[in-house]
Amino acid sequence: MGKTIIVSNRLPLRVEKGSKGKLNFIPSEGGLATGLGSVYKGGGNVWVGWPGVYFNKEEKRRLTEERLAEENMKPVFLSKQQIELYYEGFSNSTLWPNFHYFNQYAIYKRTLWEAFVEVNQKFCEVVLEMAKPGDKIWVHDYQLFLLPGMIRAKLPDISIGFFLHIPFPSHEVFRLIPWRKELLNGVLGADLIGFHTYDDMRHFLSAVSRLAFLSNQNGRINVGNRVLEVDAFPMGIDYNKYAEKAASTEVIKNEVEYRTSLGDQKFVLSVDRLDYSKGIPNRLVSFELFLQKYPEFRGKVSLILLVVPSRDQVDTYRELKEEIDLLVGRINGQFSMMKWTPIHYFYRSLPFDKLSAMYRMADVALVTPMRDGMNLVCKEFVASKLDKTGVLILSEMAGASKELSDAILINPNNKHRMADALKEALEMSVEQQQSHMETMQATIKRYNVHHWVDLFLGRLDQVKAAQKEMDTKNADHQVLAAIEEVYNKANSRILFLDYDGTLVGFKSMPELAAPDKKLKTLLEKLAAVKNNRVVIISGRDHETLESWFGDLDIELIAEHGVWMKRKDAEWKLLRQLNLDWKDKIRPILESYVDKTPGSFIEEKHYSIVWHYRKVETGFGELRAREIMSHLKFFAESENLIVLEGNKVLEIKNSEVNKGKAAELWLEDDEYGFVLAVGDDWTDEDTFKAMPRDSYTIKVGPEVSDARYRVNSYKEVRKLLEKLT
Ligand code: GDG
Repeated sequence: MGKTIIVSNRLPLRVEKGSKGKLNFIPSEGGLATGLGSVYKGGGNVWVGWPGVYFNKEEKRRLTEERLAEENMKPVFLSKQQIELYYEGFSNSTLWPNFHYFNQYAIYKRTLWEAFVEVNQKFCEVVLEMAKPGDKIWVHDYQLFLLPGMIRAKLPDISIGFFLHIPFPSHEVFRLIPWRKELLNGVLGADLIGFHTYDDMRHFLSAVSRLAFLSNQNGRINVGNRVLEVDAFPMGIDYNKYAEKAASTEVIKNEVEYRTSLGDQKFVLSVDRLDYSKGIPNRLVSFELFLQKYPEFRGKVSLILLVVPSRDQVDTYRELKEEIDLLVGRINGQFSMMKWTPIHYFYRSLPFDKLSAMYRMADVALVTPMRDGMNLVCKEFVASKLDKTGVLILSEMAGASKELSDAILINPNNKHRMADALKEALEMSVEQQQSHMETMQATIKRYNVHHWVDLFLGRLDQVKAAQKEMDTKNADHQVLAAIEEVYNKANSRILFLDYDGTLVGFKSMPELAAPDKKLKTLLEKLAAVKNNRVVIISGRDHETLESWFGDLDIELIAEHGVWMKRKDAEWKLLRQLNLDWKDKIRPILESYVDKTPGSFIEEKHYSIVWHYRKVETGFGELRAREIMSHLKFFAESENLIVLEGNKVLEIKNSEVNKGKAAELWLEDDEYGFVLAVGDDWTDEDTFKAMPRDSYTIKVGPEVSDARYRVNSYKEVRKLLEKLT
């Protein structure tokens, strides 16, 4: 088994320059550091990241590197300018605002982008120094969005996971970034891409489909020959760490100290990094409104506002700090009394045991971000509530709100609602508080950070295993050589070939997909080989097949087996089918064409097809699902089947399918060589009907009963070329 390499912008520790040239290594207590502790500290595993200092001297770098190696860490040294342009610049002034829907703060500058590429490349070089085939690499967050693709280019088979800790915006917002395609192509180098919520995942998949033109099936995307998966993995906290800390003597001592000095009153707690996405000004204004609207709470409730300094080199953050300072000043100036201060404001980071005491002491946690990938503060508050009292007010815009529906959920733009929620929380009965808290604790305990790590890494292994299994199905040189050998030895042979997607690529209009000259020559040559039978087995109507292939010495099966034409014979109907259902289905489909621009109906003798290839992405799929459910019961009672093809829905009699038609040909003779090739799921019937030792080949990445797989119709043509 290979090792695991974790990569993130920062290492789970801070290196500081101490006095007399001494270096101090201060471990981080962050959620990610604890969660991944069990991973990177083990065996030959390693964590790669920026150590948080600049060194000009080689000597200092070497010392740091040696010291970090003892802790299974590997530093990526960056210059001051690189941090300015890549970290404060592209990461925090382009991606962060865009991804949090603060587009007015986003800066789109080429120099920042170039630094972003350069630093991702630098991370890639450090990873490549250590990575070996068979290793697992887990890349974290938006600062390293390009890294998966860069590693993939050098190590095509290595296992790469990527997790985004912040939201992924709607494609309408994401597409504003000039380098949107490069960003997507970068992250698509991963095998597994994880988000906190289903909405983030949905937004990402829609961006991939509209901007990179790659569709997905239930989150599986096919990039070239590789299938990668996208899913939601809501991150948790180290539950026991918070619960145990809250029970410790030093924390209880801290709480007693706070309460003694603050007197008998209730507390509302607010904890964030300094960031405009956290909605701190809105929160303050709502607290002000609360004191105005409900004066009975004045003197009885204080807000403890803890803001942790962050990114204060960036202008927008400096301005935000000033805004908060002003608001706190204004509110305290207006409402303060000799024995009561409305807001206790701390602009600094507190040690864990003090933070834990605040979580213990608070009656209400007011967590109201404008947008937040997950938000761990609210989970930490819940885990610290040992007696299960306390109320959480949580913004709908935090990823955590998807899991914590027992909180009082609010929209952070609705200040009146926030003020009312405060009143509601402060007046909630103890029984009610405990009942909500119990439910939330059970959730947070179960989906803790260790669970999250195991789930993600386990899934990455599964994706890799599935890829390997698919690889074994790939019709590589050896398989093709074997097919050729059996073909050459056989005295009689039959080849069932689907048409669209198998012998030609897809076109915007079905009638544009006429066979090219090369294909016709190829089929002609193939049919001319002694003892060969070449059968085109298609869903197309028989007139079209006749007009395209009538002049060739090949056999034809049309409309999934309704019509058939054998060598030197006329077209023959499988049998007379009842077609009364068509008059009922047609108007229904017409009504969908009316409300779906770009869609159209194709009428065949024994089926009706609704095409949506030219309909807006997503909209066509939605309508297709609507039609499916609209026709569900009708289809059953009329003995019809609704087939989902590539951007088409086809409705036909259920007794007809390609497999049943192919069986008629198989009954004609004992063949020494049988081949069936097809790309969509109507071809699965053909595959299933084939004798055991036949060669069945699926074109495309979807799951199939076929023995082998190729990527495109071009490879099918190459194979047939060989057989001539
Ligand atoms: C990003 C995403 C996502 C805060 N003040 C102090 C302190 N903290 C700790 C908290 C908590 C952490 O900082 C903040 O985490 P959040 O999740 O709330 O927010 P971000 O920093 O923005 O994190 C976020 C997260 O990544 C994980 O994927 O949830 O949505 O934006 O753990 O406890 N810790 C100490 N003193 C403080 O004063 N010791």
